[in-house]
Amino acid sequence: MSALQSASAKGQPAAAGPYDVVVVGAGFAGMYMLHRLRQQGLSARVYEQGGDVGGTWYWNRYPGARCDVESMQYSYSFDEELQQQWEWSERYAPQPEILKYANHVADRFNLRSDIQLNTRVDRAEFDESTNSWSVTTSDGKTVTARYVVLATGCLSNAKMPDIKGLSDFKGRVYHTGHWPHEEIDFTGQRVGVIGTGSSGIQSVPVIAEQASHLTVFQRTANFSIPARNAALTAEERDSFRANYPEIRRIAREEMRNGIVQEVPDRGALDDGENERRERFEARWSKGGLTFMGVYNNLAFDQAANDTAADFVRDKIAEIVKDPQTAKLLQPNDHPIGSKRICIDTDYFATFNRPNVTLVDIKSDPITEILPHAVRTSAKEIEVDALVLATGFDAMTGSVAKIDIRGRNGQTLNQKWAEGPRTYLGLMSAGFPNLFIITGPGSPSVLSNMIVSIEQHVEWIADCIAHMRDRDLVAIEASRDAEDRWVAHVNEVAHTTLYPQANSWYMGANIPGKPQIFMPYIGGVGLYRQICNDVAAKGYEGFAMTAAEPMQRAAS
Ligand code: N01
Repeated sequence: MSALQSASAKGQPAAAGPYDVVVVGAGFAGMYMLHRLRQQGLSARVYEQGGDVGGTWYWNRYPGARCDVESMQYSYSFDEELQQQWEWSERYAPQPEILKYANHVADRFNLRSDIQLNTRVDRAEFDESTNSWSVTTSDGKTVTARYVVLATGCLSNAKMPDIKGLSDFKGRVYHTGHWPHEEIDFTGQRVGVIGTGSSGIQSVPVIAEQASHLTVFQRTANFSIPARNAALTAEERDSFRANYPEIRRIAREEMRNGIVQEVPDRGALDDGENERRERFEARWSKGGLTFMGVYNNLAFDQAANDTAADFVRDKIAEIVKDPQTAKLLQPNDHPIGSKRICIDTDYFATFNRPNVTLVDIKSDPITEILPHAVRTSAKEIEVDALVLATGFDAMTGSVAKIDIRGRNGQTLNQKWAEGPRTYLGLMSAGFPNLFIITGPGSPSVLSNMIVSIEQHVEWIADCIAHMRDRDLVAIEASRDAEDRWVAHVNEVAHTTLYPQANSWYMGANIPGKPQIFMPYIGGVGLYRQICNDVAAKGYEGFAMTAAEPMQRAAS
């Protein structure tokens, strides 16, 4: 037993370390990581900058926030009793319910005693002489751990827009990704929403019901599909529960995005126009993310993609009464699905309300925020409150905020200056014993996040167990394996239409960020197989270091 493991063997993890593992973040990834490590008898400390567990669902409390993956599938599968007992109320769970679920999991598995809230990890430095990490937190303390696991989330670093005068605005300013905890009531207020991605599209219909007037500032129109949210019936829940083992298996192994759905057997151009329209209609009526799964080539073939994009543009024109507004709301600068498709409840119909105005800031840009108004090049619009639905520095943003130093003092930010480089999204060469959950180079944001989180957590936990059993003290991705993986991720991405969009997948929403398609688009089933094969071959592509004989004798 190593010195780092001895704390847990005494029954209680030591309060001040050293720990076997430090986990950064207590969202869905961090919580499950902690649970698994404890099951293996390891000591772990989780640091969470928020005031409670839940990660994304702790921060994103904006009106209308709910998951775009169906609740029966957006849930942990690791515990049979949990999945049988938890009662999801709706097809798509609202944010408060998902947060309640996260809290339930924390209590049910008694996780809180090893989670330190309101604490940021500021710095992590690898000590090559001891093969361990020194981790410094915002409370000024430093602890050591053999391993660090970054469970920092992919959409957790909210991006404030750089607009002149924003700080001088006299009303309240809200970012959807940093929403206050108290109830916000916009009744009687003139509200401006800037941004029309998933967060804007979910919040606009709800804010419109409260505000005296809502102005939506749109730079880029987005494709959105109706959610068709509804209460779940007892029969629907029971049917899932009875079939959970098979449903979860299919999600993990057979679905590209980890969401069980019908698998298309043909491409869009294999059908004639009438049949195609019927199929699109059926999916539109069903609602949700599975719209893009109607044909098997929408992500690959521009002509096929155009048929789906035209269908949605036609729908927008049917729903929105004012033809000029409808035209502005019709996306026309990227293939459908190449930016994360949005799922809405009455988004387009909201523009038929007399108290809602759309301002196209592509043709009439915002030039300045005044104390009580938004000024565009053509007009001045008075507002009492501003909602910034301007997105995130995705996938790398939260990792980049930590000063991570690996071998020879190199920082991860230096290494990733030209774009993130990982092997399997799990580790980066030069940074031994540092794991990333749903990192760049893994399916991550292109998948049902919980499916991907569970796969990564289990792979990492198994890897640590493998090392412990063999007295190994360090694991590191080889440069060669990493180079090949980065090339593969890139190559697969460029067989699709995704790189054509200026999306956050590409880092395109952050000025100066290298434009590289960050997630792995090969699908969760194939990816899982690759990860399993790598492990089965003795962690091929990773170098592992044995403990010094002295260290082994002492343990
Ligand atoms: O952020 P986004 P989001 N001036 O980056 C605009 C997940 N999510 O928070 O496209 C004016 O998509 C920007 O315009 P443009 C989901 O994966 C899931 O909405 O850059 N406008 C865009 O319209 C999603 O994809 C759920 O031209 C500015 C918007 O702000 C991801 O999170 C719900 C601007 C940002 O859109 C991010 O979604 C919510 C500026 N300076 C989120 N800067 C569900 O599960 C940016 N914009 C349902």
